[in-house]
Amino acid sequence: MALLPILTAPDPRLKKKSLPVAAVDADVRQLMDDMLETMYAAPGIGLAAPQVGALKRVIVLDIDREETKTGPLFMANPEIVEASDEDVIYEEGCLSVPDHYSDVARPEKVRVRYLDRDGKQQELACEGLLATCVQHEIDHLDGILFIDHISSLKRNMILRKLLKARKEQERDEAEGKPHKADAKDPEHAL
Ligand code: GNR
Ligand code: NI
Repeated sequence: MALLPILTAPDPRLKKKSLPVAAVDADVRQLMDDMLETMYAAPGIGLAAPQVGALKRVIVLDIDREETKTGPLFMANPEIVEASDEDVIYEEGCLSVPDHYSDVARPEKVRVRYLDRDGKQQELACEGLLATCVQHEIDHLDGILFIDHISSLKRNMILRKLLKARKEQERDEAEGKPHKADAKDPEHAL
């Protein structure tokens, strides 16, 4: 197991379309396990392979809420095979868009088909936060971030702030200073 560095926007790798895996082999299982460990450490409730620089159609999730307790979910080549007409709005965040949150509307319920950690085809009916999260993760596999679902005005403001925060961090690191972003904000922990 290993912790992998998480890419943050704007990074060209987050805008690329990921490729399906041919099979869930030992390498893919290793990636899944490392991603789960990285997701728990972040902490987050989902993670997509391109966020750790692997342009493969692999996601992991673990939702632990009153309404939904999934346990760890590993999905290769996930596909939405059915979506409700009804949308629901959730305030989303993303480990690749640190410290920014926006309301996003998505189908309230989806049915997802995927290969599990054993390479077996599965289908899962998702609702609530799980439905939102699985759609957020599949978006990552197509180079789409939650900020691509909001106004360009708001998106560009967030991207500018992220770039500025990264430059400040790089400057502080070069000068050997601790950076303020290293202090976690518990109010907005994902
Ligand atoms: O940890 C995460 N929380 C979250 C909250 C609302 C909607 C989507 C998410 S996914 C996010 C982790 C992440 O960036 N996954 O790609
Ligand atoms: Ni994300």
